[in-house]
Amino acid sequence: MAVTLDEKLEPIFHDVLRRNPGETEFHQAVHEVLETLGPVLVKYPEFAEKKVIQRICEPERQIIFRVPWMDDKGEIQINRAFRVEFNSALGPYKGGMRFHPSVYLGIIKFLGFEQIFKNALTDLPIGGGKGGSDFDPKGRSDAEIMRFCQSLMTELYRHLGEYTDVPAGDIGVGQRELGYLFGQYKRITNRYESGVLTGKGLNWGGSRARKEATGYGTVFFAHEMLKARGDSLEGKTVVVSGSGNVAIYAIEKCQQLGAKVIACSDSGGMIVDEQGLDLDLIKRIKEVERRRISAYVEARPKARYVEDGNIWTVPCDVALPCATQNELNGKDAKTLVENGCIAVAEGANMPTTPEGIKIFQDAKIAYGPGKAANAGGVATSALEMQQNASRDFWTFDYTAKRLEEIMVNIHRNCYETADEFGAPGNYVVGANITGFLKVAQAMDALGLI
Ligand code: NDP
Ligand code: 2IT
Repeated sequence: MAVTLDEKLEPIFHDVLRRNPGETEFHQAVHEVLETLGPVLVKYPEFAEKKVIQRICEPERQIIFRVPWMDDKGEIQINRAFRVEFNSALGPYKGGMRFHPSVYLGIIKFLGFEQIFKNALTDLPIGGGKGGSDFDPKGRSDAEIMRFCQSLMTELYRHLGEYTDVPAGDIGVGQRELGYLFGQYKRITNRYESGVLTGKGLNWGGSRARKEATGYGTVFFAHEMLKARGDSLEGKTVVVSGSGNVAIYAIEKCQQLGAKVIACSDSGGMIVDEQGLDLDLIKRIKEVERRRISAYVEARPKARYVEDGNIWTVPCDVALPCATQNELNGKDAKTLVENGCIAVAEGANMPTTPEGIKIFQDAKIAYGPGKAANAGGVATSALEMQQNASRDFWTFDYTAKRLEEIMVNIHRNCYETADEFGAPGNYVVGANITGFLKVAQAMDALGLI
């Protein structure tokens, strides 16, 4: 880990290591938060006495279960699924479900831990949770995806509820999967309980602008960071990693704000299109045809596809990592800075390694960590819950406006908190402390929980 911890926090981290062996991503996420909490314990010694940090590091509940299902050949498959209900001081557990073969408890716990602070930053009443499975959706038919989702929900439903735990999407889980999950929940419970899942389709309880929210929100955050430095996104050259839900709508908002996005990727490689990416083409390849990003160059011969290419070597003003954790390391950060990059906003969760973060901060470029920069997705999920509770359906413009206000507010709070704690311009400090204080104060008010 790049930074050493305050002497009060070191034993807490040591305990996290001892109690959660092998969960390296979870260790990384906890360390990154603890690095910034030293000054908080000086100002609020009661949180140390009451062991609030130790309590936050221990999930309230963790569920691990078997998901048996039958593939199209009639063969039985067995996956493992998780739901980590991390903290409900501010509201029902809220956070996505991830389907990816790399999923294990350490990944779900890192995501759930991040989600606690992210959700607090939105100022909306949502606690933190996360779930997922080591199921690999790649190459599976619709029927296989459906059977898997139905089997998963047959166990998970008993742990959910609009006042208890409200999942949504994440990597490998979009509207198709959420539909099968919601359908099975409805069937088992005999309740049309819209507020139990978010990211739903628009004709079955979803919110306008939820699909766009994470990507749009990340770009709003980048724009606010640039504005705070007297600059803007207009005319900037941008590189976006990934080409999934978050990446696609980050590209869309960049283009709307007058920036030129020249590269994106998937796990197979990257495309570079110096003329600016053709987003309609990307949407068709990824959202409709569900193909690889390499297909882009078939229709755009002037663009190039680089198999296994490292997207951070493409010179840009602004970089938006929107794929996965630890996709941008110290060497990549150095390359970006050397190539003149001035801002990084994380659409993905924890995409930059600790070494990378240190390089961005030492270079004094604008660096927006995921728990602040990508909070627009879960914030709009909370707006979806509001619409469900009042049986209402807002317009796109109204919902997108609310999202923009929330992102501006998160940026301002992080900026001001960083100043207050003597770290001007440090959004990691700002986000961690703002989120932590909100959760810690609520936990304190609710007694020993
Ligand atoms: P999608 O499944 O829609 O897209 C994921 C994209 O990232 C794909 O292009 C995928 O490529 C790539 N990717 C995933 N895993 C890897 C990997 N191990 N190595 C290289 N590339 C990879 O997911 P989302 O767009 O929803 O999520 C992207 C990130 O944003 C995640 O970190 C997620 O946690 C975060 N996030 C998502 C939110 C949401 O609302 N959806 C909200 C906040 C954060 P390939 O198809 O080849 O696997
Ligand atoms: O990481 C995230 O914030 C998400 N995947 C979205 C969670 C949500 O409940 O909308």
